[in-house]
Amino acid sequence: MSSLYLVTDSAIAQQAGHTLAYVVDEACRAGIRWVQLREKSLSTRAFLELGTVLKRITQTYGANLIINDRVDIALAIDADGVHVGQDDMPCSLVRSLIGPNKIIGLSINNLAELEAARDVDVNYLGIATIFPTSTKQDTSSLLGLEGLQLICQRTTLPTFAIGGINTRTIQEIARTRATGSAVVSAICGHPSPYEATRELIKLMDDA
Ligand code: TZP
Ligand code: MG
Repeated sequence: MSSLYLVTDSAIAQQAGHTLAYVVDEACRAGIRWVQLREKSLSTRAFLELGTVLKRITQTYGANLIINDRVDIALAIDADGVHVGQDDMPCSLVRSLIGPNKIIGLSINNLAELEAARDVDVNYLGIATIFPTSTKQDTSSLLGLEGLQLICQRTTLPTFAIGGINTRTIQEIARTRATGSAVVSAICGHPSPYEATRELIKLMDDA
């Protein structure tokens, strides 16, 4: 399974002239098997409707659909899992709500957060933020490759690096111990999400 992870941003997709459904369909067609629906300003109804559309698309390709923050929406559309950050619902509570067979991802920004997550029942870690990015404003730390490597060395969980990863930087990530890379603008903001995904996967595989 490809370890490239697409995190959505409908504003970035829209600026590139795409709907999110198009971006996700094209990315899945090109080989993406991890998609996170991350929307910070949608109404609950719009989030639910978008989630329903993306669930249908990802299911067609056998890709995992993970919902950012919203456990209720993940449950409502029977998504594959939930991704939470440090200020979101605690993972133990997410687990009790979504059950043992769903995927939980947790964002980790530094070693202290990794230590705090030691005994937490999660399936993978998102490691942020690796490189500067304009996609997310409130990034608390900049880990760089060394910070990423330190965190990956101290966990046996699958790890997805995020932040500033694109065709210029993905090979550096692929040479660390991280399981994979998560990207927003490199796919959502590209004129061809299909070509962008193909290129990123090829670069990863060649690294
Ligand atoms: N979390 C940390 S950085 C980031 C998120 C969601 C955004 C990464 O966006 P991009 O465009 O891939 O740099
Ligand atoms: Mg969150």
